[in-house]
Amino acid sequence: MKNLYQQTTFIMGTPDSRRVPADEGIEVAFAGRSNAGKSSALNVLTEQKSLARISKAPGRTREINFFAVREAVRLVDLPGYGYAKVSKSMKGEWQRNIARYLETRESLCGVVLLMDVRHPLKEYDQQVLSWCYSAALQTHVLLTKADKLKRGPAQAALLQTRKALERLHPEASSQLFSAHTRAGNEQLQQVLNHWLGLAPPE
Ligand SMILES: Nc1nc2c(ncn2[C@@H]2O[C@H](COP(=O)(O)OP(=O)(O)OP(=O)(O)O)[C@@H](O)[C@H]2O)c(=O)[nH]1
Ligand SMILES: [Mg+2]
Repeated sequence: MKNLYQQTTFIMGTPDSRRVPADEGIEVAFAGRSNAGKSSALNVLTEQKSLARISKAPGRTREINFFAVREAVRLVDLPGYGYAKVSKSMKGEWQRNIARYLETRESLCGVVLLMDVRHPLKEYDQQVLSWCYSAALQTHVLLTKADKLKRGPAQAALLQTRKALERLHPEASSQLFSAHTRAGNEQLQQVLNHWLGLAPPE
């Protein structure tokens, strides 16, 4: 399958959601708790080892990072929320930045919400989901690190999550994903192609 995301390049990173690239064209943001695997998923999607920085220590991505798939089509790696070890004021600042970005960004057409398949739907995840629903933002849930569970428990977690989504965001789609095995990568690409209006792979 032809990967339309391979040519993706880094545009810029900023800690301040007011100093972002021009709000033109179309973009999809990757959101989720710290350590959920956002940067890893972006690297798998784009088949680039270190496009987005990954760290064993949670809280690695402190900036909103913008990437260009092609002219006027962007992917956005958001800083993770819910990381306990940073100071309260810093945490508040991150969350305000993310909220402001999600609320005001006109070119934002959808949110990929990543959650560790072993700990889905934590409190703030639920808030983000409800918020995306009320803002009529298309949302796709990736249950990441699926390689950490056997097939049965992973499927059970997916079904349970879908059940909860009926309440929190009835229009959200969801899937299992693993950055380590790349399982689910094609399914993710199909969702993004559809949202971003990119030609379906040959
Ligand atoms: N086993 C497994 N580990 C993963 C997977 N995806 C990510 N990880 C690991 O989880 C850790 C965090 O991954 P990141 O991609 O940096 O997570 P993030 O959501 O970008 O984290 P922040 O930038 O802190 O918000 C790293 O140690 C990754 O190697 C996966 O699919 N399977
Ligand atoms: Mg990251």
